[in-house]
Amino acid sequence: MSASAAAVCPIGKVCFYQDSQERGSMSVQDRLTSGPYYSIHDFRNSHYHNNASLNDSISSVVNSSSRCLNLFADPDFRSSRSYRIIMAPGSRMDMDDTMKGVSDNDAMSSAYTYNVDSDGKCDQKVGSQTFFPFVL
Ligand SMILES: [Ca+2]
Repeated sequence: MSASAAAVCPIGKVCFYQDSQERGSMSVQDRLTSGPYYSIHDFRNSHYHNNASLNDSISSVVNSSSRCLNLFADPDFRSSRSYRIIMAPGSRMDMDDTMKGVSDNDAMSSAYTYNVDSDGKCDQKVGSQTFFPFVL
């Protein structure tokens, strides 16, 4: 494999990439697909294979797990942007594929996963928070 070839995200995992279109260094985060927390509360403690920090650096994401993935612009599952990004099982995105008038490239700082709803969707309500869900 050449240095520029995209690394394939293993089935069942959530993978982050430094560059768009699953390029650049990859990070496979088992903490998002295994208990007890199924989450990463602060990306500053997580790294790509090249040891660079995930924080404010993710440019594409693959969710090859069977769980819903939520991404947040700030640590501790918060977002000063008043929305979170929701990725369905088996989906992928470039972080600059914005439909919101603001780019999410190099911005994400925390994430968690959860089981799909009984209707098979990812539109989980989180307490009384008024997130504007961006569903892919
Ligand atoms: Ca951030």
